[in-house]
Amino acid sequence: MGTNLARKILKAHLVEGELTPGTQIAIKIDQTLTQDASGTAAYLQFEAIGLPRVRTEVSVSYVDHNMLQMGFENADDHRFLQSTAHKFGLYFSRPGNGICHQVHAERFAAPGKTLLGSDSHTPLCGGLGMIAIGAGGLDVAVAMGGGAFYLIMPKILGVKLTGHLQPWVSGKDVILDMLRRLSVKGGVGRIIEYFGPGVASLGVIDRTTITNMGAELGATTSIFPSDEQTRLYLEAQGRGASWQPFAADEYAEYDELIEINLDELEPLIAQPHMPDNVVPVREVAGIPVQQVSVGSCTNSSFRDLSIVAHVLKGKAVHPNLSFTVSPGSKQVYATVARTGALADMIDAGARMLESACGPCVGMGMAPPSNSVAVRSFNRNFEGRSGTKDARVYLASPETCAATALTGVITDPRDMGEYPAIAMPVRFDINDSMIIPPAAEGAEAEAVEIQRGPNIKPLPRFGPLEDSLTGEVVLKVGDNITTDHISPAGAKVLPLRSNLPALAEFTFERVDKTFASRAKEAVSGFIIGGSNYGQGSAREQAALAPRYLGIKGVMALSFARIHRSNLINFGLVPLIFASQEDYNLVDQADHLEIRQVREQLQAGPNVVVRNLTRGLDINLTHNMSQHELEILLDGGLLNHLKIQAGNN
Ligand code: MIC
Ligand code: SF4
Repeated sequence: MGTNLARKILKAHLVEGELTPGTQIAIKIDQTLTQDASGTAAYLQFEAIGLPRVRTEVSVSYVDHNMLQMGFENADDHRFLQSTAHKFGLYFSRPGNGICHQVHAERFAAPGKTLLGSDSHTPLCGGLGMIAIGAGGLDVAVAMGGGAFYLIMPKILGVKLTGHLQPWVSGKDVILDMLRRLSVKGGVGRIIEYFGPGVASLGVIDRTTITNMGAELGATTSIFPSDEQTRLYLEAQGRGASWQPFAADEYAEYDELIEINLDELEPLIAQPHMPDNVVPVREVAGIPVQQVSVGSCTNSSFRDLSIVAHVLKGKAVHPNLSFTVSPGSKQVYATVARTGALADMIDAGARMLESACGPCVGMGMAPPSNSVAVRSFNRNFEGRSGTKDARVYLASPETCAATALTGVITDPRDMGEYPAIAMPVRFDINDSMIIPPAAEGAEAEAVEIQRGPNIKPLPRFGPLEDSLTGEVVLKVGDNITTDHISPAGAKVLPLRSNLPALAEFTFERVDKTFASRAKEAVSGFIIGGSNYGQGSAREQAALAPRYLGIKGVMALSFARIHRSNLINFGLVPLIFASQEDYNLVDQADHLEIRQVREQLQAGPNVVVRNLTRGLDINLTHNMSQHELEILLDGGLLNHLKIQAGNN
């Protein structure tokens, strides 16, 4: 049996462990990326680690999330990020240059390499044959310093693609089909590797849509081979020299296998409020829509916008809806301007936004109350759009364009002949918005880091206490997202580098009293269902609860990135054995974990006493030795300091 591609790249980067699923490994990271919403904390943490320069092959700091400058906060953060990038040896992608993942694919991604990014959609670059993983900012800060990235070796799920996509069906429909089959939990503990005869027919743009939204499956990452399509894409970017072929061996072995016949796929749509709530578009066709938005790192490329322009050319968007378009990058924006697609969209009534995350992260363009929005994005969690009672659907740019014209959800196959979009053989390359770092040595040393009043120092936490007692401040159900825990949006995101202010919004959309009750309790716990902490990589979803006095989270299961973030910030993640055990704890109960340090070190079992009900519950932890050491020290920064002191 041959070796699959994911294992090949992991093997070439392995610094610790063996590639046995379920065991801990550590891999060398070649490239890192951050975006502004997670980047400010990441660079404060990099500073705290105390290294003068990044030690990766390429590290890039992007600004794409916090773009509305309604006060000084975001502008201050941008300046901080520009100065830290310059000093520490990173490329800085200026606001306006585009969404981190789109720009990284265009300008930096390289087949066969590893990439760690402080954003859950970092796997987009897996569409170019690299292992690209999302993580908390602190893990990325460590990788910037040359430290290995620790993870539990995932299973490799092979997805054999056969056939060809039919007209009006595109990459988004492939990943929506995956979500329909596997659910938002289906990818947890897995790398999803696409292979088979259907792969060659998919361009890099369709591939990156698929790998991007693999994050919604909970997968560690997703990967496509690097082949002729990859070569064409990189040549068009003037980066043919970065191309190398990478593929699984023939008859490669996979831990699990599924097959998708692309011939059979039809346009699909995810209904509110989860990306896996997927049905064929024709099943919901006719529902009136008040907003359509094309953009986000999932679907904002030249191909996507060109299709939209083709559908809209010479027509007008429906009077009952508002139609926004955010090009994924400056390159995409400039290219659609040159081909005339931009004029076609503007003529038709598109509201053109800047190249940024924009409405995807609630930075403006909240839909009207009690409305329906159809978006080409990747997340439709309740309230994420900025309007709590808006019903957000996720669909391909094709479906979005058709819907924008008719005013009701529309199967794009009703739009006539499918346009053949010719990708440019060579884009006009202009990297004027990417600032290279200052030269190492005197030039870098002279760079002053610019801190506005919005940048507050990192809090210091002590080591894990001997015993933990506290109140259950909140009990929630399954599939709680990090958007529930630490919301994004125009109001809250500017506070990402100001933890005391940010913490006030913790669980705001679930229970407005959470922050004040947590502070009052002084020491507390959160009870979660399964897949607790799915969604974004934001470490503030661990950091803010810790700041408010939360000591641990007990859940039926955890999403990967959030689980690591909890450990990195010293919160104990414990797992209930069953739904019955989960039922043994209620909100406001008082819990005690006696000799928690000893219990954790002795093995997987941890007894939690429910003082209110007078009973013991047996929970477990699944932390590796490395993770346990981090937790006992009170978090990764403490751990690194202690280690440095010992060396
Ligand atoms: C998101 O899509 O939720 C974000 C905003 O890009 C987050 C990052 C963040 O919250 O900083 C993500 O996906 O990791
Ligand atoms: Fe930005 Fe949305 Fe992509 Fe997150 S999912 S990186 S907010 S475009």
